Parts: sequence; C-alpha cells; structure tokens
Amino acid sequence: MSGAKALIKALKREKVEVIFGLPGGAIMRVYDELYDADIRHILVRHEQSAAHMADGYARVSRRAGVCMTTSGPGATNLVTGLATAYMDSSPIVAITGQVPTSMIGKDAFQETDIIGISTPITKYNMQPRDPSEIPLTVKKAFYIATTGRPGPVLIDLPKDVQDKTADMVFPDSVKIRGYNPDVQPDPSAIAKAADMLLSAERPMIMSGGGVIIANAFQELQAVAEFLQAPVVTTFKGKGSFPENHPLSLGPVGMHGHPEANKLITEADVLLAVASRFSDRSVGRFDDFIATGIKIIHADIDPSEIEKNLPVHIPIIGDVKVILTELLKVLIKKAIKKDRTKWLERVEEVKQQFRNRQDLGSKEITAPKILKKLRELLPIDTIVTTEVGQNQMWASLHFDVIKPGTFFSSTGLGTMGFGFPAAIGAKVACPNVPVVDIAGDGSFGMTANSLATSVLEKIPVIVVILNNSVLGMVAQWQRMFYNRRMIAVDLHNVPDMVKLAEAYGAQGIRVQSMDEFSKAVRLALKSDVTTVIDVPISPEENVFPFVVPGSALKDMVLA
Ligand SMILES: Cc1ncc(C[n+]2csc(CCOP(=O)(O)OP(=O)(O)O)c2C)c(N)n1
Repeated sequence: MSGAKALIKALKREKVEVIFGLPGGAIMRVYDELYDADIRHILVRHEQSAAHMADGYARVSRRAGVCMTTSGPGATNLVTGLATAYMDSSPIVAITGQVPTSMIGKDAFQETDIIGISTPITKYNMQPRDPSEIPLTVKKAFYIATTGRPGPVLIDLPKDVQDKTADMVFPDSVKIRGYNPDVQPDPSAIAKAADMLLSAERPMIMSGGGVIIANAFQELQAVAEFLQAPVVTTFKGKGSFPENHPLSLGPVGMHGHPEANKLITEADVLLAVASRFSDRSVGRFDDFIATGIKIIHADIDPSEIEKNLPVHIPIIGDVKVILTELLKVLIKKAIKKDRTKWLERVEEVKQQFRNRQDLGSKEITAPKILKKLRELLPIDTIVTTEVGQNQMWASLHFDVIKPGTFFSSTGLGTMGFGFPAAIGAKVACPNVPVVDIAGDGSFGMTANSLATSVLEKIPVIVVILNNSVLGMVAQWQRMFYNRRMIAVDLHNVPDMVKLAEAYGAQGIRVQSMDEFSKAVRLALKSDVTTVIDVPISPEENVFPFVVPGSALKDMVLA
C-alpha cells in the first residue's frame, strides 16, 4: 500500500469525517487518494483559514480538527492558525506535504523547514521518512493532540514517502514513553482543598478554558452551588458557567466585569480550575498575591502549577475528575457553611456596578447591539469573535447561557480567527446557528472564507461592529498616545455589503436597532451566509478595562 493510501486509511480509522485544506504540488498524491475516500474535503482560499476552521471544529466537537496543505507556502500559511490553537490548547492534526526526502535541505522548490518552524507552536510534530511509519505516526498524532492538555500536532509528509509502497500495520492503540496524560488526581490534595474551601469565609471559583475542554460544566456548577461560592471566568473560560446563574460574576481581568475584578480582590480562598493565570485574568501578579488570597489550582498540565503565581494546594489531573471527586468529599463532610455575609457583599457589589450603562437612547452602540443579539439568538447558538474591541464588547455584554458555546482567540489574540472558526464550528454542529462577532479590520483578514462558506454551503452569520478603524488600537492611541492617530483608519473600505454579495453571500447594512433585529431574524432563516454590517462610531471606547501591567483594583471604569 502507498504511503498516501495508508494516510487516508489511518485517518478513516481515527473517524475523521472532514478535512479543511488546499492542495498543491507536494500533497497531490494524498489528494488523489482522498478522491475515493468517504471523507468530506472543504476547500479554503487561504491555509490560515484551514487551521482556524479545524480549530473551530475541534473546540465545538471536542475532537481533533484536521487541516491539510502543500509544502512551502502552504505550510507556512498554517503558522498563525497553529500558534492560535497552541495558545488556546485546541487539538488540530495538520498534514503538510514536503519535498522528496532526497531534496530536503537542498533549497528545493517550495521547500520549507516546517518541522523547525512549527516546533515552538505545536504540541508535537513528526516527519515519517518511510511509508511504513505512517499508520503509527497518525495514531500518535491523534493521541497526542487530544489527550492531556490538547494541542496541535503536525505531520510533514515528504512526496516520495506518499508515493512509495510498504507493508502496513495499523495499530489500535499507542503508548509513548514519557507521555502519561491520564494522571489520576491525588486524593489527599482533594481532601485538603475541600477543607480549605469549607473553612473559607469568602471563597471564589475562577473557571478557565480547560473547563470547556474537559466538558466539566455540570461538575463546576455543582461544586459552586454546594460551596455557595461566586464564580468568575477567565476570558478563555467565558461560557464555562451560565452567565445568568445567581452565582455568576462573569469575566474577570483586563476586560472583565467590574464586580468580578472587585470581588476577587476580597476573596480569601480561590479555587482556580484549569486556568493558566494569564496576566490578562489576574492583572499584575504581585498585587494579586498581595491581597493574601490562598490559591487551590486544579489543572491537567503540571507545568502550569506555580508558573505565574505561588499556589497553596495544587491538584493535577483532568478537571472533570477533580471536580467530581471534590464534590464527593464535600458532600461526605456534610458541612454547610453559612455564607450569608459573603453573598450579601457579593450582591452589594453587583448592584453597585451592574446596569451602569444607559442603553435607552435610539443611537446604535456596541453594547446595545450585543445585548440585543443575546435576546435574538437561541441559547444554543455558537458564538465566535474576532479580536479587538468587538471581542471585548462581546466578553462584557454578550451573556453565554449554555456553557461551551462561546469561542475566541484568547491566547494569541488572532485577528481573522472568528469567521473561519465559525465555519468550522458550523461543520461540527450544522443544526445550530453560528455567529461571528467581528470588527471590520479582523473580518478583512480572512473574508476570503466567504467563498468557502458559500460554495461549501456552510451558512454562518457575521455581525460586523463596523467602526471603520482598527478600533482597539485607535482606543489606545486616544487614551495613551495623546490622540496621535496613525495607521488605524480603514476608511470603510471595502463596502462589506458589496463584498458579501460579490461572494454570493447575503449582505445587509443596518442603520437602526429595529433594522438590526430584522436583519438578525432574516439571517437566522437564511441558508446562505449573511454579513450584517453595523456602522458604529469610530470614537466608541470599551470600558471598563484594566491597563496592561496594572492591578485589577486599578481598573478604569469610564
Ligand atoms: C493578526 C493580528 N494583527 C494585529 C493585531 C493587533 N490588533 C489587536 S486589536 C486590533 C484592531 C482590530 O480592529 P478590528 O478588527 O476592526 O476590531 P475593533 O477593535 O475595531 O473592534 C489590532 C490591529 C492582532 N491582534 N492580530
């Protein structure tokens, strides 16, 4: 059997249903095999989007997303998408073509050292030099991508390895020395954590992105309810806890809710679940520690423990297992602490900050659009965002009710992620609406995916908060650079409605809140991708926020 055939067979054995990709010289043989395979191929217009689509597919399905490109420029175009997935722990298996083994290192046409390039931005990468290695390589790739802390894995396949034949053995499982992802949490650490949480006066839970990856929503909610502990979410953890729950304080950190930022500095014990303590979540580390907060850190990745902050009790393992075990211990101890005083304080701070914004006027503003969008969309709608003010407004004003339905490039902050990720999400979940909340700059970066969504019949909705500037940068120039505005004006080019129409999608520009509601209703019924262009003021700022490098308590409210 040829290497190319073995690759496709191995992918089938991993139950791969879809590949996002774009062919070229060094991967022709694999595409030829794909012709006869029962695997859907989705043609992208730029390989970056193939990686983001595979990423969106993976985040929603919690299975590895697969993308495939040719060598050289095809492979390098994947880089931003791989780095995005790596930073957000999303499982992708990327397959790249490579020049024949005899030409490697000879500057051959379309040769690039993608193994070297991708090493720091993948969990693992491999280049089989003999076709017989392919079945095991694929098995390893899926195993490594999806176990432990998930992440992207790249397989680089030289052309001759695809062509040559060998006897193939397809393994059913794989064991890798030194890689032990199934760590069982230490029961004594869980018992200590339970004691610390029960003796706390002001406990709080900080839920990170790993709760979404581990599908540990119910377990998290059960622990929070048992402890009567308020829950804040990191940006990646947004939507890991229902934002309409009485214990929810919403997102914490740079663009967090003020009540979340205030109350976390008053908590005495913090149960941090699957969060990497990003500076964006907890602000300046020294100030966070100085609050005297005691930290219990549950995470699957031991290298996260004490990377950024000192931790009182570390618990390593799958957070779904940890939370299940923790709940059992808490119930067994049968101690219910009276939290009235703490919860009254929580309520007081909530009331102090909530509903500060005047949403009454007729004028279109970003917060109003997002609150209206929440009203209009069914609760199971999957939402992705781009990067910039649009992302921060979504974090602040779009409440996620059904856990695991909100996805953004939180680690790398990749403009252009949201739209292709939305397409990948829709492939994974064709029966629910999928909406990308976008800025005009970000959408422009991968707008060519309109071709994919139209031709491949993957209808999503894009809501562009169109301020005709690179808004987040413009806001910083206004606030920190004395209004010396440079390189931010996008001049409303292109016309987003015409752009959508040029690709065969539906484009709607709205001038009022009523028109916006009508457009969303129309889009929800449409079987073609709809771009809703919402002109907003180029001067609109996102508030509140914590200036990078400062403490949560110093958040700027307006
Ligand atoms: C690929 C990439 N390039 C540059 C940046 C830096 N950056 C962060 S936000 C932003 C502006 C985003 O503008 P737009 O997409 O229009 O969204 P807005 O902030 O206006 O909502 C830029 C340039 C980035 N995050 N990603």
